[in-house]
Amino acid sequence: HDDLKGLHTALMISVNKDGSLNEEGTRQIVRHNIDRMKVDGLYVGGSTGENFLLDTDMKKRVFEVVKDEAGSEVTLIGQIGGTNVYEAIDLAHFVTDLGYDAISAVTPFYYKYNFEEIRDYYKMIAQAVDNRLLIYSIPDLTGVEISVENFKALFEIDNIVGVKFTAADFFLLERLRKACPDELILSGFDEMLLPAVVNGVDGAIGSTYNVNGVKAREIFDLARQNKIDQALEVQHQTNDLIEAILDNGLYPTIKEILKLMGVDAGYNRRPMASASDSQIAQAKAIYDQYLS
Ligand code: NAY
Repeated sequence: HDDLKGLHTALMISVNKDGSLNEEGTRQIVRHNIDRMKVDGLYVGGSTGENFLLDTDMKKRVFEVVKDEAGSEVTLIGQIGGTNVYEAIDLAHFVTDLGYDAISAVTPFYYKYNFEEIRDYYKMIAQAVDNRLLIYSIPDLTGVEISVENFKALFEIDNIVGVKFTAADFFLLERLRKACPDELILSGFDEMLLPAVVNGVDGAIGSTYNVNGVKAREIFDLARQNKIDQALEVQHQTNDLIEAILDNGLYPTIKEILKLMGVDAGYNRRPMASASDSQIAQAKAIYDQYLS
């Protein structure tokens, strides 16, 4: 599964003020990531893509527009999971028919499920389509923690090839890497890219790669060449940027920085607030200090 390794942007979408999809802006975000951030792939329909705020038709349109713009230039992973497993299966078919290289499904959230129910969800999706599936584990947002034993049980399901691991639990990551050397592990916290690579992840998926993909690549490459001191220096610079972005509001700030880079990233879809005037001013200061 070498095509799923490397650095993938957790893709933003561009939204109009009325909440509809800004298709042209979304195409610009795709082009910017491919041409200027030079990432290996795009993770479409994740948290960063405001996916859990969208209705099914809008999710489908996002998947279509991104595929139409990206073609086969980079690897495409479609995040199709959510609270409704039947919608997930419908979307899994949809993106597979479009030619997405893999699907990913967030652990089912909102209700508290036991592991049998979680496994059932993954079996239903994985058996429904002929495509590779990455588990999307993000306990901070879902509240769902999966143990090494349970990850191993999920990896036994046909078509499941790995996990997008968005957690700061490096003990769990290390145990998982040792227990499952052949599964794909893609890490999800950009501010922890270096320690994740040191722990042997195969790649990473990040929101800040929309604006900082080039530096992320430096960290990734230096770490894999065992140039840890140099990689840490770039991680320090990167984390000054990420800290400033987080302090100013993650997704609205990334959108405002994209605009400063000439990309029509639009608004956030409500109830997620778009950047206020003061956030816009601070985004400009962040851009001037770290990215221009
Ligand atoms: C997603 O689905 O978009 C992701 O989870 C990508 C990983 C990001 N996590 C979230 C919750 O946004 O890139 C990270 C994260 O934004 C970044 O590390 C800043 O904390």
